[in-house]
Amino acid sequence: MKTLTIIPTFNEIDALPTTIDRLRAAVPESDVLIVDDNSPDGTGDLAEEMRDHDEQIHVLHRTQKNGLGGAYIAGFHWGLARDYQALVELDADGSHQPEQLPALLAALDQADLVIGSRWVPGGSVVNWPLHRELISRCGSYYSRAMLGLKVRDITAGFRVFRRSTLEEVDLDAIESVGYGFQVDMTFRVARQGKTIREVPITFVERTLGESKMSSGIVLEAIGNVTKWGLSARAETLARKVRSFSQ
Ligand SMILES: Nc1nc2c(ncn2[C@@H]2O[C@H](COP(=O)(O)OP(=O)(O)O)[C@@H](O)[C@H]2O)c(=O)[nH]1
Ligand SMILES: [Mg+2]
Repeated sequence: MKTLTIIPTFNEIDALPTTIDRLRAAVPESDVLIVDDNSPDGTGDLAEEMRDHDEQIHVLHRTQKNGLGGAYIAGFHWGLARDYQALVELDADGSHQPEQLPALLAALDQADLVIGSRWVPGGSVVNWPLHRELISRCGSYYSRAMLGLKVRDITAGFRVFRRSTLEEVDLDAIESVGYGFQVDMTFRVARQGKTIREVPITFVERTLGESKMSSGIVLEAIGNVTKWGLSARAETLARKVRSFSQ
């Protein structure tokens, strides 16, 4: 299956080379698309250098930092305009281990979306501070309850989408820029009646560079999940009232 691994970057000059080397060694058949938001540290130039030495590496430059969600949507459009059948999301910082990608790709045989999950049996996090683990676990729990989803790790960012799955999502309607983006995609894919499988991964906290996680990103996700959950409930209620009054 022709595969594209999309890597969003913002100031990842230290972490990116190792991630790319590991990815190219672990899944040499996958092409790579680095989506850089004009990183001030020169990550975009480094990406171009890598591209010049490896014809399977491609680079998409965006003019300003516009969030993880926007970078992935631009990457999906790029991949869908070509003949890729599987599109992978992978962080640049080493948290998602490329050596675990073959297991995710194998699971796509029986799924429309595969999520590398920290919160299923066999999944784990290494070196994560307690507050990050709490935010992630509570965020997944709240999203599951509000949106009626069964997925354990809804905010996870190590994923593989089947081309047909992305083709059926209205990518331009996605509102979230931060982690809410992952929840938004999961919710939309689930509502299409698609099969979502979680594969356990070991998520390793970065040792190079800095996280872009912020309280604004967390608040955006909570606000959006609440809004989507309430409007889904309102729709269900309206349907019941209509069928009752007919
Ligand atoms: N292009 C782009 N990439 C981003 C942006 N924000 C985060 N990223 C990338 O998304 C990935 C995950 O972000 P990270 O800061 O590691 O978040 P954390 O793992 O939750 O702490 C990394 O590869 C980042 O460089 C952004 O605004 N634009
Ligand atoms: Mg990270």
